[in-house]
Amino acid sequence: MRPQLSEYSPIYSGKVRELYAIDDEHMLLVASDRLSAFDYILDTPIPDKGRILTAMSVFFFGALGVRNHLAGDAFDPRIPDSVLGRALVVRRLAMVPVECVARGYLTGSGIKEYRATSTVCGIPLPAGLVDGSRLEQPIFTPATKAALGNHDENVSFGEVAEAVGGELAARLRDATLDIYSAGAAIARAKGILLADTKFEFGIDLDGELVLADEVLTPDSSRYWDVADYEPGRTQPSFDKQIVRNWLTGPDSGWSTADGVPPPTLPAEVTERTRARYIEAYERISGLSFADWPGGQ
Ligand code: PZK
Repeated sequence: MRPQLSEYSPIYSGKVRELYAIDDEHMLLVASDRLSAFDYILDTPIPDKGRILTAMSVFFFGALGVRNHLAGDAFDPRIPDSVLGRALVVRRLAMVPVECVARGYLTGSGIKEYRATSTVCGIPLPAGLVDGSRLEQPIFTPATKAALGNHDENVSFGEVAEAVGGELAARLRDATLDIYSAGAAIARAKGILLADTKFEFGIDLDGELVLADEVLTPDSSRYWDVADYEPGRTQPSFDKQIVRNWLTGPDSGWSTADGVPPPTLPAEVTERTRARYIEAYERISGLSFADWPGGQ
Protein backbone atom coordinates (compact mmCIF):
# COMPACT_ATOMS: atom_id res chain seq x y z
CA MET A 1 0.00 0.00 0.00
CA ARG A 2 1.49 3.31 -1.08
CA PRO A 3 1.11 6.32 1.23
CA GLN A 4 -0.99 9.38 0.46
CA LEU A 5 0.87 12.61 -0.33
CA SER A 6 -1.05 14.21 2.57
CA GLU A 7 0.86 11.91 4.96
CA TYR A 8 4.05 13.88 4.28
CA SER A 9 4.81 17.38 5.60
CA PRO A 10 5.44 20.02 2.94
CA ILE A 11 8.86 21.69 3.40
CA TYR A 12 9.36 23.88 0.35
CA SER A 13 7.16 24.90 -2.51
CA GLY A 14 9.02 26.23 -5.55
CA LYS A 15 7.46 27.69 -8.68
CA VAL A 16 7.09 24.34 -10.40
CA ARG A 17 7.98 21.69 -7.81
CA GLU A 18 7.67 20.78 -4.16
CA LEU A 19 9.62 19.10 -1.42
CA TYR A 20 8.09 16.99 1.39
CA ALA A 21 9.60 15.41 4.49
CA ILE A 22 9.36 11.60 4.58
CA ASP A 23 11.44 11.08 7.75
CA ASP A 24 14.53 12.60 9.37
CA GLU A 25 16.78 11.34 6.59
CA HIS A 26 14.58 11.38 3.49
CA MET A 27 12.51 13.76 1.46
CA LEU A 28 10.14 13.48 -1.50
CA LEU A 29 10.99 15.77 -4.41
CA VAL A 30 7.91 16.28 -6.60
CA ALA A 31 7.91 17.85 -10.07
CA SER A 32 4.65 19.42 -11.25
CA ASP A 33 3.33 19.93 -14.79
CA ARG A 34 3.52 23.70 -14.36
CA LEU A 35 5.51 25.79 -16.81
CA SER A 36 7.04 29.22 -16.37
CA ALA A 37 7.38 31.68 -19.25
CA PHE A 38 8.29 35.37 -19.15
CA ASP A 39 8.59 35.01 -15.35
CA TYR A 40 4.97 33.92 -14.96
CA ILE A 41 3.71 30.53 -13.93
CA LEU A 42 1.21 29.77 -16.67
CA ASP A 43 -2.26 28.69 -15.63
CA THR A 44 -2.15 25.92 -18.25
CA PRO A 45 -0.16 22.81 -17.24
CA ILE A 46 1.86 20.83 -19.78
CA PRO A 47 0.56 17.26 -19.45
CA ASP A 48 3.33 14.88 -18.29
CA LYS A 49 5.98 17.62 -17.95
CA GLY A 50 6.72 16.60 -14.36
CA ARG A 51 7.15 12.95 -15.34
CA ILE A 52 9.31 13.77 -18.37
CA LEU A 53 11.66 16.01 -16.37
CA THR A 54 11.87 13.43 -13.60
CA ALA A 55 12.76 10.79 -16.20
CA MET A 56 15.49 13.07 -17.63
CA SER A 57 16.92 13.76 -14.21
CA VAL A 58 17.03 10.04 -13.35
CA PHE A 59 18.63 9.28 -16.71
CA PHE A 60 21.39 11.82 -16.10
CA PHE A 61 22.01 10.80 -12.48
CA GLY A 62 22.65 7.31 -13.83
CA ALA A 63 24.65 8.36 -16.90
CA LEU A 64 26.88 10.75 -14.94
CA GLY A 65 27.78 8.21 -12.28
CA VAL A 66 28.58 10.88 -9.70
CA ARG A 67 27.54 10.67 -6.05
CA ASN A 68 23.92 11.89 -5.90
CA HIS A 69 21.00 12.25 -3.52
CA LEU A 70 18.70 9.57 -4.97
CA ALA A 71 17.57 7.17 -2.26
CA GLY A 72 15.28 4.99 -4.37
CA ASP A 73 14.03 4.45 -7.90
CA ALA A 74 10.93 5.87 -9.59
CA PHE A 75 8.84 2.92 -8.30
CA ASP A 76 9.93 3.35 -4.67
CA PRO A 77 7.03 2.28 -2.38
CA ARG A 78 7.31 5.57 -0.45
CA ILE A 79 6.06 7.43 -3.56
CA PRO A 80 2.29 8.06 -3.52
CA ASP A 81 0.25 6.92 -6.57
CA SER A 82 -0.87 10.51 -7.20
CA VAL A 83 2.71 11.57 -8.03
CA LEU A 84 4.10 8.29 -9.41
CA GLY A 85 6.66 9.02 -12.12
CA ARG A 86 7.14 12.64 -11.09
CA ALA A 87 8.51 12.16 -7.59
CA LEU A 88 11.77 10.83 -6.19
CA VAL A 89 12.89 9.85 -2.71
CA VAL A 90 16.10 11.68 -1.88
CA ARG A 91 18.54 11.76 1.01
CA ARG A 92 18.25 14.82 3.19
CA LEU A 93 21.48 16.81 2.88
CA ALA A 94 22.96 20.00 4.24
CA MET A 95 22.54 22.10 1.10
CA VAL A 96 25.39 24.30 -0.08
CA PRO A 97 23.93 27.81 -0.49
CA VAL A 98 25.35 28.36 -3.99
CA GLU A 99 23.67 27.96 -7.37
CA CYS A 100 26.40 26.20 -9.32
CA VAL A 101 26.06 27.30 -12.94
CA ALA A 102 28.23 26.19 -15.84
CA ARG A 103 28.07 27.97 -19.19
CA GLY A 104 29.44 26.65 -22.46
CA TYR A 105 27.64 29.36 -24.46
CA LEU A 106 26.98 33.00 -23.65
CA THR A 107 23.32 34.02 -23.27
CA GLY A 108 20.79 35.23 -20.71
CA SER A 109 22.31 36.96 -17.69
CA GLY A 110 25.74 35.96 -19.04
CA ILE A 111 25.54 38.05 -22.22
CA LYS A 112 23.90 40.87 -20.25
CA GLU A 113 26.77 41.05 -17.78
CA TYR A 114 29.35 40.59 -20.57
CA ARG A 115 27.92 43.56 -22.51
CA ALA A 116 28.17 45.74 -19.41
CA THR A 117 31.59 44.61 -18.10
CA SER A 118 33.20 42.22 -20.66
CA THR A 119 33.27 39.74 -17.76
CA VAL A 120 30.86 37.19 -16.30
CA CYS A 121 31.09 36.54 -12.55
CA GLY A 122 34.47 38.30 -12.63
CA ILE A 123 35.81 36.07 -15.44
CA PRO A 124 37.23 38.18 -18.29
CA LEU A 125 36.05 37.06 -21.72
CA PRO A 126 37.40 37.93 -25.18
CA ALA A 127 35.96 40.88 -27.12
CA GLY A 128 33.38 40.40 -29.86
CA LEU A 129 31.15 37.73 -28.32
CA VAL A 130 27.46 37.81 -29.26
CA ASP A 131 24.29 36.23 -27.87
CA GLY A 132 24.76 32.49 -28.31
CA SER A 133 28.53 32.52 -28.77
CA ARG A 134 30.22 29.30 -27.81
CA LEU A 135 32.88 29.84 -25.16
CA GLU A 136 36.36 28.47 -25.81
CA GLN A 137 36.22 26.87 -22.35
CA PRO A 138 33.06 26.36 -20.27
CA ILE A 139 33.01 28.70 -17.27
CA PHE A 140 31.77 28.41 -13.68
CA THR A 141 29.36 31.28 -13.06
CA PRO A 142 27.94 30.80 -9.56
CA ALA A 143 24.93 32.68 -8.27
CA THR A 144 23.26 33.17 -4.94
CA LYS A 145 19.63 32.39 -4.54
CA ALA A 146 17.35 35.40 -4.52
CA ALA A 147 14.08 35.68 -2.61
CA LEU A 148 11.05 34.27 -4.47
CA GLY A 149 10.19 36.43 -7.45
CA ASN A 150 13.72 37.73 -7.95
CA HIS A 151 16.45 36.41 -10.19
CA ASP A 152 19.53 34.75 -8.71
CA GLU A 153 22.48 37.13 -8.44
CA ASN A 154 25.71 36.27 -10.24
CA VAL A 155 28.73 36.26 -7.90
CA SER A 156 32.46 35.81 -8.35
CA PHE A 157 34.41 32.71 -7.39
CA GLY A 158 36.00 34.81 -4.63
CA GLU A 159 32.59 35.54 -3.15
CA VAL A 160 31.76 31.83 -3.14
CA ALA A 161 35.07 31.13 -1.41
CA GLU A 162 34.26 33.75 1.21
CA ALA A 163 30.85 32.20 1.80
CA VAL A 164 31.78 28.50 1.97
CA GLY A 165 35.58 28.39 2.14
CA GLY A 166 38.14 28.12 -0.64
CA GLU A 167 38.40 24.36 -0.57
CA LEU A 168 34.67 23.70 -0.97
CA ALA A 169 34.41 26.51 -3.55
CA ALA A 170 37.08 24.83 -5.68
CA ARG A 171 35.33 21.46 -5.35
CA LEU A 172 32.03 23.01 -6.42
CA ARG A 173 33.66 24.66 -9.43
CA ASP A 174 35.48 21.52 -10.52
CA ALA A 175 32.43 19.26 -10.06
CA THR A 176 30.17 21.75 -11.87
CA LEU A 177 32.47 21.99 -14.89
CA ASP A 178 33.08 18.21 -15.02
CA ILE A 179 29.37 17.38 -14.85
CA TYR A 180 28.49 20.09 -17.39
CA SER A 181 31.04 18.68 -19.84
CA ALA A 182 29.75 15.14 -19.41
CA GLY A 183 26.12 16.24 -19.87
CA ALA A 184 26.96 18.46 -22.85
CA ALA A 185 28.77 15.59 -24.57
CA ILE A 186 25.79 13.25 -24.11
CA ALA A 187 23.36 15.84 -25.52
CA ARG A 188 25.70 16.94 -28.33
CA ALA A 189 25.91 13.36 -29.61
CA LYS A 190 22.12 13.62 -30.22
CA GLY A 191 22.24 17.01 -31.93
CA ILE A 192 21.31 19.01 -28.84
CA LEU A 193 23.45 21.78 -27.35
CA LEU A 194 23.56 22.24 -23.59
CA ALA A 195 24.11 26.00 -23.43
CA ASP A 196 24.23 26.24 -19.64
CA THR A 197 22.96 24.48 -16.57
CA LYS A 198 22.55 24.91 -12.84
CA PHE A 199 23.41 22.33 -10.20
CA GLU A 200 22.77 22.24 -6.48
CA PHE A 201 25.02 20.31 -4.15
CA GLY A 202 24.65 19.12 -0.59
CA ILE A 203 26.92 17.57 2.02
CA ASP A 204 25.97 14.19 3.47
CA LEU A 205 26.56 12.85 7.00
CA ASP A 206 30.00 11.56 5.93
CA GLY A 207 30.96 15.08 4.79
CA GLU A 208 30.90 14.08 1.11
CA LEU A 209 29.77 16.44 -1.65
CA VAL A 210 26.57 15.11 -3.24
CA LEU A 211 24.81 16.21 -6.43
CA ALA A 212 21.21 17.08 -5.50
CA ASP A 213 18.00 18.58 -6.87
CA GLU A 214 17.06 17.89 -10.51
CA VAL A 215 19.92 17.54 -12.98
CA LEU A 216 20.19 18.58 -16.61
CA THR A 217 16.47 19.04 -17.09
CA PRO A 218 15.14 21.76 -19.41
CA ASP A 219 14.04 23.68 -16.27
CA SER A 220 17.58 23.74 -14.84
CA SER A 221 19.31 24.07 -18.22
CA ARG A 222 19.13 25.77 -21.58
CA TYR A 223 18.89 23.23 -24.38
CA TRP A 224 19.14 24.30 -28.03
CA ASP A 225 18.60 22.23 -31.16
CA VAL A 226 21.86 22.27 -33.10
CA ALA A 227 19.78 22.53 -36.31
CA ASP A 228 18.49 25.97 -35.21
CA TYR A 229 21.73 27.29 -33.67
CA GLU A 230 22.70 30.68 -35.07
CA PRO A 231 24.87 32.92 -32.87
CA GLY A 232 24.02 36.63 -32.91
CA ARG A 233 20.39 36.27 -31.83
CA THR A 234 18.44 34.78 -28.96
CA GLN A 235 18.42 31.04 -29.66
CA PRO A 236 15.06 29.27 -29.76
CA SER A 237 14.53 27.27 -26.57
CA PHE A 238 14.31 23.54 -27.27
CA ASP A 239 11.32 23.15 -24.97
CA LYS A 240 9.63 26.54 -24.46
CA GLN A 241 9.81 28.20 -27.87
CA ILE A 242 6.36 27.05 -29.00
CA VAL A 243 4.82 28.67 -25.91
CA ARG A 244 6.88 31.86 -26.21
CA ASN A 245 6.04 32.26 -29.90
CA TRP A 246 2.32 31.83 -29.27
CA LEU A 247 2.31 34.21 -26.28
CA THR A 248 4.19 36.94 -28.18
CA GLY A 249 2.36 36.29 -31.47
CA PRO A 250 -0.85 37.86 -32.79
CA ASP A 251 -3.25 35.13 -31.60
CA SER A 252 -2.70 35.47 -27.84
CA GLY A 253 -3.76 39.12 -27.54
CA TRP A 254 -1.10 39.45 -24.84
CA SER A 255 2.01 41.56 -24.40
CA THR A 256 5.00 40.96 -22.15
CA ALA A 257 5.08 44.68 -21.33
CA ASP A 258 1.65 45.03 -19.76
CA GLY A 259 2.22 43.49 -16.34
CA VAL A 260 -0.84 41.36 -17.05
CA PRO A 261 -0.54 37.58 -16.54
CA PRO A 262 -0.44 35.54 -19.76
CA PRO A 263 -3.63 33.93 -21.09
CA THR A 264 -4.58 30.25 -21.12
CA LEU A 265 -2.71 28.30 -23.80
CA PRO A 266 -4.60 26.55 -26.60
CA ALA A 267 -4.56 22.74 -26.44
CA GLU A 268 -2.55 22.63 -29.65
CA VAL A 269 0.24 24.65 -28.00
CA THR A 270 0.36 22.50 -24.85
CA GLU A 271 0.28 19.33 -26.97
CA ARG A 272 3.18 20.45 -29.19
CA THR A 273 5.13 21.55 -26.13
CA ARG A 274 4.57 18.17 -24.45
CA ALA A 275 5.87 16.48 -27.61
CA ARG A 276 8.98 18.67 -27.49
CA TYR A 277 9.77 17.65 -23.90
CA ILE A 278 9.31 14.00 -24.85
CA GLU A 279 11.55 14.50 -27.89
CA ALA A 280 14.29 15.98 -25.69
CA TYR A 281 14.06 13.05 -23.25
CA GLU A 282 13.96 10.35 -25.92
CA ARG A 283 16.71 11.84 -28.09
CA ILE A 284 19.07 12.45 -25.20
CA SER A 285 18.46 9.22 -23.29
CA GLY A 286 17.70 6.86 -26.17
CA LEU A 287 14.85 5.55 -23.99
CA SER A 288 11.10 5.49 -24.63
CA PHE A 289 8.97 7.74 -22.43
CA ALA A 290 6.13 5.19 -22.77
CA ASP A 291 8.16 2.96 -20.42
CA TRP A 292 8.37 5.56 -17.64
CA PRO A 293 6.25 4.92 -14.49
CA GLY A 294 2.96 6.70 -13.89
CA GLY A 295 1.50 6.48 -17.39
CA GLN A 296 -1.64 4.31 -17.19
C1 PZK B 1 16.65 20.98 -0.98
N1 PZK B 1 15.83 22.47 -2.39
C2 PZK B 1 15.36 23.15 -3.58
C3 PZK B 1 13.97 21.39 -4.67
C4 PZK B 1 11.64 22.64 -4.01
C5 PZK B 1 12.85 23.20 -3.62
N2 PZK B 1 18.53 16.37 -0.93
C6 PZK B 1 18.18 17.55 -0.32
N3 PZK B 1 18.35 17.68 1.01
C7 PZK B 1 17.99 18.81 1.62
N4 PZK B 1 17.44 19.84 0.97
C8 PZK B 1 17.23 19.79 -0.34
C9 PZK B 1 17.59 18.63 -1.06
C10 PZK B 1 17.39 18.49 -2.48
N5 PZK B 1 17.23 18.42 -3.59
C11 PZK B 1 16.39 21.26 -2.30
N6 PZK B 1 15.71 22.99 -1.20
C12 PZK B 1 16.21 22.10 -0.31
C13 PZK B 1 14.04 22.58 -3.97
C14 PZK B 1 12.74 20.85 -5.03
C15 PZK B 1 11.56 21.49 -4.71
F1 PZK B 1 10.47 23.21 -3.67
